[in-house]
Amino acid sequence: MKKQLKTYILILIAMVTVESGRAQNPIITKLFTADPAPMVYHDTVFLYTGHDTASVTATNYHMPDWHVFSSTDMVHWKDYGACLSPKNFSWATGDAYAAQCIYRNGKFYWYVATFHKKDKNSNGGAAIGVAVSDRPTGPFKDAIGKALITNEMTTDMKYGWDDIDPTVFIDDDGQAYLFWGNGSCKWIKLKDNMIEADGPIHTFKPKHYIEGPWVYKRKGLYYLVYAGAGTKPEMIEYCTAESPEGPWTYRGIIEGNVENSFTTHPGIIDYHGKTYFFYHNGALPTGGSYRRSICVDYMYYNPDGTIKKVIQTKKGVKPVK
Ligand code: FUB
Repeated sequence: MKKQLKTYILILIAMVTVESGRAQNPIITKLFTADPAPMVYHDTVFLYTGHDTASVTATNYHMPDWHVFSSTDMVHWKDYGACLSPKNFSWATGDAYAAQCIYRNGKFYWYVATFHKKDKNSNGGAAIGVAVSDRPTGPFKDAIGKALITNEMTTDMKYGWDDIDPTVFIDDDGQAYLFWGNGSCKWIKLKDNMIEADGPIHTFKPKHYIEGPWVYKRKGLYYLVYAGAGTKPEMIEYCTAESPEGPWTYRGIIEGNVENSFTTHPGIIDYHGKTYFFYHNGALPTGGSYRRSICVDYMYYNPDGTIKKVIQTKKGVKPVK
């Protein structure tokens, strides 16, 4: 009996130790971060984020730059600081909205949403640019010298901030696609150089679509995950398709409303045999819709490829062994 009790206590201690080694949500607590874009490169997870610096009483975003973090265990995150800002784009002005960095042919391409100065190329409004670097943490520089997408290139939404939230997906045959948009989802094929459109802009409206697309492929099926208006405020919903060019079939809600933030935003990776779902909420002390924080929880698939609803936790994910 005594031996059994000892074993039980040891198991309990081990469980508590593992539990306290977990990531804890939000995962970044030294600053307010939003719009997570994780990328796995050489067995390290790089996390590209926006940065909320609005005051507690602000009623809009103040986002001066984009930050990079990395981890090899999904619990401890190394901070590389602000690695890119709208100031790095001569044509840009204003906030650093959602962005995503991907690797191709020895270079890292960081697609960003920001705002265009009034000049000969645009009358202003949201725009998408690309920065490039030889390393995942920079230094990054403007890859084109002008915006890849300006507000004037899409006209289906009659406001100036619909060209935001770029996500890039490279298919197995090497064809790269850029998806983006608020109000409607837009996409183009990219040339191999990753900085030029290869064909026209296509526009469509997935069910409940608001913004923040994230596109990937798993077991031959394409997934389009996005912030949607299942109920207000935002939820994360998704579609699947047999081709990245659609047609897309609505599949449901992945993540319900988040704590204390009107928006949330998806970023999904597989790492060491598990699927991780990154998102943001407003859960840090003094946080809110303009002072958000990035979290990560596990994501699971059903045998038919549909996605189970993500359970948002405070304790976060376990360390990767
Ligand atoms: O962070 C600014 C904007 O809020 C993003 O571009 C949207 O996806 C939403 O998260």
